[in-house]
Amino acid sequence: MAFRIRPGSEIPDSQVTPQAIYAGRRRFLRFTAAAAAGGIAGFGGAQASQTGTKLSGVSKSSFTTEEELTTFNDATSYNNFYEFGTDKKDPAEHAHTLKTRPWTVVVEGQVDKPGRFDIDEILGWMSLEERTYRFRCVEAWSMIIPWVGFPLADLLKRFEPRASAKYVEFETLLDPEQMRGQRYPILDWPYREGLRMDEAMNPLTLIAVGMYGETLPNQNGAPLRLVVPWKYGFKSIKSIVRMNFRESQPRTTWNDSAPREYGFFSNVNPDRPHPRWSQAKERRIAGERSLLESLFANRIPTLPFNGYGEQVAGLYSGMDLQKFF
Ligand SMILES: Nc1nc2c(c(=O)[nH]1)N[C@H]1C(S)=C(S)[C@@H](COP(=O)(O)O)O[C@H]1N2
Ligand SMILES: [Mo]
Repeated sequence: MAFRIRPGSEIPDSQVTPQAIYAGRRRFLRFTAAAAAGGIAGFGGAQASQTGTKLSGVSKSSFTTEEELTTFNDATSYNNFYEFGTDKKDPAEHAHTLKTRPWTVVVEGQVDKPGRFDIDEILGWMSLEERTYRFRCVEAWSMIIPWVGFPLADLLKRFEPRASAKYVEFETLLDPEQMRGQRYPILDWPYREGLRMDEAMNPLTLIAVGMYGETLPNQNGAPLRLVVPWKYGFKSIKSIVRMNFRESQPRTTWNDSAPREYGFFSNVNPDRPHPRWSQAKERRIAGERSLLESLFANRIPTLPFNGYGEQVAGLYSGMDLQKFF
């Protein structure tokens, strides 16, 4: 693969989105050539739509936005999930090898009710709601996604966190058999993320188990993933198997791999450029226009805290957001 992102260059530099577009165009040309030669119908990228299971009993929540939605196809075929490869199309192509049942979540650390919980037991406790959120990747593209899930706070409270629990650490499944990307040392597997307790308990912080009314496609982090809409997308860790309540700040995968580039907090901030590119604007992937068209043309201003400042700015009052990025 000529245009594979080199391990170590991780998230693309300022040229990266253009590089990704270029790679996309090369793929497009290859596809078109193949289509002409072999009668393949169009540029589909990866096979996005493994048929999902429709979720029932989902209430609409007041957490929503009137912005134009990202299409299901774009949201499920342009993904970051390095466990399945570093190319945007890799997750949709390879994540079908992930087995999401049975699935156990281990809860440990500073809680009175630790344990090992089956995903279906967890789902039995929770009522599901639909929330449409802006989703902003650190690479400066964004989507509008109708998630289905429940507030993380509702889940965490059940484990009775102690006063000593100041942070929650999350971990993704480690299984190179199922996750082919883990056969390569691209990141220090398993993928880890973390939130401060007040961030975890904020009403905006969601555990998603579905999107567009259906169970999560594997490439989007089935069977359960975090969604933290005021932070860059890499904080929204996928396919979670462990939650650890800690007194001290956990190490996190991207922060470990490039600490100057990816902070622990990673709140969306148009005024703090990534060392290799500006964060002032973003490319909005939404509506029926093609992905390539969105990535080229559709630049809009980025909002502080991704537009959720009213709900979360108070969590950081008195903190220097250039220093604690
Ligand atoms: N385990 C895991 N979680 C992950 C990632 C990953 O590579 N592995 N990528 C992150 C990044 S960079 C982004 S932008 C979002 C992408 O979510 P989506 O593919 O559902 O849009 O997932 C985040 N969660
Ligand atoms: Mo991202």
